[in-house]
Amino acid sequence: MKKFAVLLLVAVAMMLPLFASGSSEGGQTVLTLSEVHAEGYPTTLADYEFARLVEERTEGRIKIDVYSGGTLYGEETGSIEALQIGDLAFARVSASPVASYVPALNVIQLPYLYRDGDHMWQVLNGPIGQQMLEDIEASGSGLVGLCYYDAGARNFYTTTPVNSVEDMAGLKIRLQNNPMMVEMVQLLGGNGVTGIGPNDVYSAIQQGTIDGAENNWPTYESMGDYQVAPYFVLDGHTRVPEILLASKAVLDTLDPADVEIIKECAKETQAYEIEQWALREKSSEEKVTSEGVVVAELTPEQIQEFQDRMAPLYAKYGAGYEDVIAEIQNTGL
Ligand code: BDP
Repeated sequence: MKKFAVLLLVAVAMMLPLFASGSSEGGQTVLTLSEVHAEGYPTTLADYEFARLVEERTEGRIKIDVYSGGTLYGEETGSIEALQIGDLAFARVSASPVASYVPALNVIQLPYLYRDGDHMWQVLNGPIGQQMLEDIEASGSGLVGLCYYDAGARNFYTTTPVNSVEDMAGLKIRLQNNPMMVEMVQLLGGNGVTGIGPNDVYSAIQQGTIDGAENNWPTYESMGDYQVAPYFVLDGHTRVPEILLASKAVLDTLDPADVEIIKECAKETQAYEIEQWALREKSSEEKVTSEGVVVAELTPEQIQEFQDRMAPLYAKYGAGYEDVIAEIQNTGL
């Protein structure tokens, strides 16, 4: 009896990761996907499209349940760590926090690296970006990079106006969990604050814990941050792509042919997300500006002042990648 109880306990303990990452019901494997954004946000729409395609192409062998709004993991670092130990199957996250686990990823999100969105997509869908995606799996991080999605350009937004780099002095700015971004804000004269999930930025601003944050138009609008930090400065400091990640531990439990289908389906959702992104970027901008947001446009000279301060970041995080950075900068010229 005692032996049986111990065996039962061991069996239950072994099944725990399976329940957390998903479950198996009547021959169907149900896997979980974590997303911080709300229903209807471009990445969430793409998550559902991914789930739909996978279920269809595996003829129902694999079903993916999408948990949006950060209900499973409010901070992307939490979901990344769950993927690493096989507690979660998929997470759609920003490349920013992933760089703490796969440092090479900082290279494709250095400030002022891309001229515009087209330039970024030429790089991401070209040899450099695709190699970086594959390197995620090869890095031994326990993560598998499935595809990139668009997240536009990130800009600062604050409770007081920022019209030049000097106005950044002393401001407490919430950032994604990435030390490179904290240093970026320090180089601009502000103080970077991490450890606040995107769904908690609004209340952190409201409570005065921070003076602002930085993000793209859709997140600024969707999280409601524009209501508490109505000054948005178009400094366009970074273009950080989104990444759809899978857990290597979970993929290893699946039939290799189904893993191939999963990888193929993810890649197919990229064009759909980019299309949804373009629509939402425009509508979010229209919505917040019609509701009183004050947008500061900077002259090329003023933007250059932001950019000039980034030299130490390139030296530190670009070390060893000088050729790659030069190749990125020359792409499309
Ligand atoms: C948004 C990204 C989301 C990040 C969020 C953030 O879509 O994945 O978590 O920024 O700043 O643009 O945390």
